[in-house]
Amino acid sequence: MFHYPFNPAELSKTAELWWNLFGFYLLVAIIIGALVYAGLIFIPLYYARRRGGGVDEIQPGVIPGERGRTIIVGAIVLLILGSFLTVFVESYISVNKLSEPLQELEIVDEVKKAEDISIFDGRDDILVVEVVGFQWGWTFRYPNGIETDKLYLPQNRLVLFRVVSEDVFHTFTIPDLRVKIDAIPGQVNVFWTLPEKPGTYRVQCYELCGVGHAEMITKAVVLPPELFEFWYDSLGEVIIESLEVR
Ligand SMILES: [Cu+2]
Repeated sequence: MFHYPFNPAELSKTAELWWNLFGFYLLVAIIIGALVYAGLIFIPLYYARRRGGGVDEIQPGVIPGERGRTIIVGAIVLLILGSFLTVFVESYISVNKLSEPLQELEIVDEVKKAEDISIFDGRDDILVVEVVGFQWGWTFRYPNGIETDKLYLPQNRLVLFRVVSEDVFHTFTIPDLRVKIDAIPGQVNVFWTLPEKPGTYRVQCYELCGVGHAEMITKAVVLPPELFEFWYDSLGEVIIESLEVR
């Protein structure tokens, strides 16, 4: 029923940003892992061959000499510090890119304040969807008044989620599209995505919120623009169960 991709980067703009960061971490982990395993294998072999008179031989009354060359030890320390710094900077840049659309758009403040999202009806650049979490399910409200328990999204259009909760803490998540934002009572959280591939994706709660938590699952159906318009203009009369994409 759901679409489980190997590489989610093509599914949405948010997925692409997360996937880039993950790919970078993976690369750093592979390089460091290779160095560590190479050391584990070659250092014992190297010292095993130097039996009798190696640096580790202890002689009473003699202070051991230098155990490593300063340049090599220094280079290793710099390499470690350098990789920490790179990971830090790259993470900072990626997280910034994720919040960029929210910082640049003036509409985000309006979305936060809006009691009634009908004022965003008729915009064809941005779709505002109100996501309401409750024990135990989701309601999605659209600017033209549609209320549904399945999420419908247009392909290639910026979507802003206005996320609220009716009772306790929940977390609104579309894992494949890399959308994850808390639903907190008394607070409005705004997050975005830009779906790039039609299909049916899983929506799930990621915050333990009571006995029904595990059942807080529904679908997000990403529709091609014309099909989305068709559904939207029908005021939800048209029922689209899911969309299979090959
Ligand atoms: Cu929940």
